[in-house]
Order: sequence, then C-alpha cells, then structure tokens
Amino acid sequence: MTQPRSSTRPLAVSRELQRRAEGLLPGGVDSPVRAFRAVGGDPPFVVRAEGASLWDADGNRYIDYFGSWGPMILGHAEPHIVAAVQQAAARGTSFGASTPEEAELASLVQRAFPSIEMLRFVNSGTEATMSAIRLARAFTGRNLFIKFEGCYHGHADALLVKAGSGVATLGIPGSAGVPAAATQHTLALPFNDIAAVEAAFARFPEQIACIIVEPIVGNAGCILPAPGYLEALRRITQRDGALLIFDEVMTGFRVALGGAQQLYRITPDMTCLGKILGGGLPCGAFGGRADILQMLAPLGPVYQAGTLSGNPLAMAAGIAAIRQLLERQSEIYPQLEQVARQVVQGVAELAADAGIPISVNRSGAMWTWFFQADPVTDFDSAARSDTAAFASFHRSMLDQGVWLPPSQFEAAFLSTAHGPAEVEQTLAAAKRAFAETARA
Ligand code: KE4
Repeated sequence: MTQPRSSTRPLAVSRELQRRAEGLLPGGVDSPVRAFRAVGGDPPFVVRAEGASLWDADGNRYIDYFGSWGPMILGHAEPHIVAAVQQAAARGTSFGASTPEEAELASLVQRAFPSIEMLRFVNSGTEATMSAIRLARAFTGRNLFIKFEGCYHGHADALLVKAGSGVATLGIPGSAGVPAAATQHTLALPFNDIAAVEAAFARFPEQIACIIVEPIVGNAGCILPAPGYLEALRRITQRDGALLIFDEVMTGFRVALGGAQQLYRITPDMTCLGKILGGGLPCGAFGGRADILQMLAPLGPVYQAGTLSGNPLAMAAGIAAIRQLLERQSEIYPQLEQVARQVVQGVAELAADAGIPISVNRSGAMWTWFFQADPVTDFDSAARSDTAAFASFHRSMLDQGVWLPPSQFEAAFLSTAHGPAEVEQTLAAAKRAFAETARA
C-alpha cells in the first residue's frame, strides 16, 4: 500500500465537533470562509495555538499561514499580550465607561499612522468601514461612493454589491437580503483602472462622497496597486472634493508599521483599521482628519455607537501588540520580509520545477500564490486562477501539517514566530504536494 498522503491523524474528533456545530451554527461556522467550501474537505477544529502553530482536536499540529486572517503578526499566545489580557480581565471585563487605555492605544496608533489625527474604536472592520462611509457622506453632503471589485470591506449592506456593476450602473446587490435601495449609491469599479475612476467622476461630478479602497488588496487574493494608481486616486478625489478612505484593516501594521499609506507615501483623509490593532481580540477603528471625525456624536450630527467599543480587554491586547510593533519595528519588519521571501519564493520555485504555473503577489508578510501563469492585477485576472489546482494544493499541504488560507482568493500571512523550521517544513511539504499534482 502506498504511503498515506496524510501525515496528520484522521480528523475523527473534528468531524464529531463539526456535526455538533452544524446543528447549531449555519454551516457549523461563525464566518463562511472557515467552512472550507472553496477547498473541500472538513475543517480541523482548533483547540490551541502558540507561536506559528495550531493544534486541532485530534492532536494534529499545523504551521499557521492564515493567522486568524491577519491579526496574529506576533504569533499565537504571545506572552506580553496574554499577560496584558489576563491582568485586564482581573480588573473587570467591560465597563461601558471611559478608560485610560482607549486614549493610550489611540496615541500608539497615531505614532504609526500620522494621518490619523483622531479616531474612534469599534469592534470589527465592518463597523469601521461602514462608519467611515457614513462620516464621508455627512462631511461632503453627498451619497454616492466608489469601491473596487475584489475589495472586501466587511458586510454592511451598501458594500455588498455584485462585481462588474461598472461605472454607468449603480450597485447591484451582491447578497440576498440586501435591497437594491441599499446599493443604489455604490459604484463598483475595476481595481487598478484609473480611466474607470475618471469616468465615474465625469459621470457624477461633485456627487461622490468618497472612494474606499484596500490600498493593497487582500480579499481577491493579494493584488498590488499599479505604479501611480494610489497617487491618482488621491489626486482625483482631491480635485473633486471627495474623500479618500484607505481600508487598512488587513494592511495596517502588516505590510509596514504604518500600513500601505507608509509604503506608498499617500495621505488618505480617513483610515480604517482592525485585525492586528486588537492583538487578536475584537477591535476595529476608523480615524483621520480631525475636522471630519469631529462630526461624530456627541460632538456632531453623525451617530455611531457601540456597547463594547474600546473594551478594556481589546485595548489591553492592542496596546501590548502595537507597543511591541513600535518598539521592535527595526527588527520585526525586516525579519518578516526575509522569512516571507524564503517561503513565498521557495514555493514558487518548487512549483516551477514541477511545471505548475504559479503567479505570486506579495507585500511583506502578506501574499497569494495564484495558480495561473499570468500576472494578477485585478479581480478579473485573479478569477482566471485554477481554483481546483489551488484546492488540491491546499488539501495536500493541510495533510502535511501546513494550513494555508482555504481559498484561492484570500491572502496568506506569517508571523514573527515563523522561522527556519517552519520554512523547511513548508518547502518540503510543497515539494511533495507538487509531485503529487504532477503525478495526478
Ligand atoms: P471584520 O468585520 O471581519 O472584522 O473586517 C472586515 C474587513 C474589512 N476590511 C478588510 C480589508 C478586510 O480584510 C476585512 C475582513 N477580512 C476577512 C478576510 N478576507 C475576514 C475573514 C472572514 O471574513 O472570516
């Protein structure tokens, strides 16, 4: 009998847990991508994580390359963050009143993002982006806004538009339960296409409140802005009196301490943050120019609120995380760049050796291996990837203890806890996975 492909034990306990979860949670999950529908098979149930590793309910260990979808840049169960949360919890878990830690974390954010003069904490990236758009509409007195195909900004109704709506037509709902009225002011344009943006502003002069953009896209897989693209968005919005919102929920503190706006030297009017900001606890934020933020209640007419906004545990975790990134930035970001280059290029070279076409997009420790030969520069080109080949690669890697994000259209991440041992195991697993694919 040939050597079983899997080096992990059968997922008996995970499957039992899946059955129980499916009776209580739609699809057994609290967020769709976790259900592994894009790659097939049953998802392992995680019971513990530390550093670069996850353990499932059957005792299998995995190298983690999705990092809770971005937050875990310092690795799992990072001691400073764990201690900070434990100490905060012992002082009470939520007050619904002001605490010293909210301004402390806000001041740390401001050191990393000088464009953020003021901010407000919320509990998710979704809340951050939907609130930023509301602010932009109030500040400009306009209703229309632009987003880009393949960019995901959370699941607020106005942001769930079908791709391909194009410049002339306004948003078409991209989800059941979203009324046409909710997306009628949304323009969904192709990413990296300045002509489409110019045409939209020509069609709706002084009617567009804002552009919201993932400055480096993570939600179509990783897609980098074309040279001059972000500068053009900045120029066009400034010219028309629209606001530029950078959704840095994923890229913030990830691609650089100050996110994509630091890398590309662009100053947006507002920035949305999440993920790493909360050190793994539920936390988001939206911020930017003080003259815009001061329109928020209780100062101004824009209502926004949240029971657990600025929660003491999330603030404690965020302060512990962001303080480390600030204090150790000269060590952390070069290290992430070095390890990510070894992993990402190493796998791409192994694919090439096996005659398997892979197109790589990477910014620091955020990347995607697209299973196709051509460059991926927008959603349409990403969509031409061989998703079956990706699914096969994902399953083989998972069986060998390497857990990649379970979708071709998601970014992968690594942390400061990933080192030579993880690189070696990942490349060995990829070599076997590609050999299997070549044999199939
Ligand atoms: P949350 O509401 O999930 O905290 O954030 C929404 C959001 C906003 N903006 C960007 C750029 C994001 O990437 C996200 C959320 N990212 C996904 C990963 N593709 C979260 C994973 C999931 O939905 O389970």
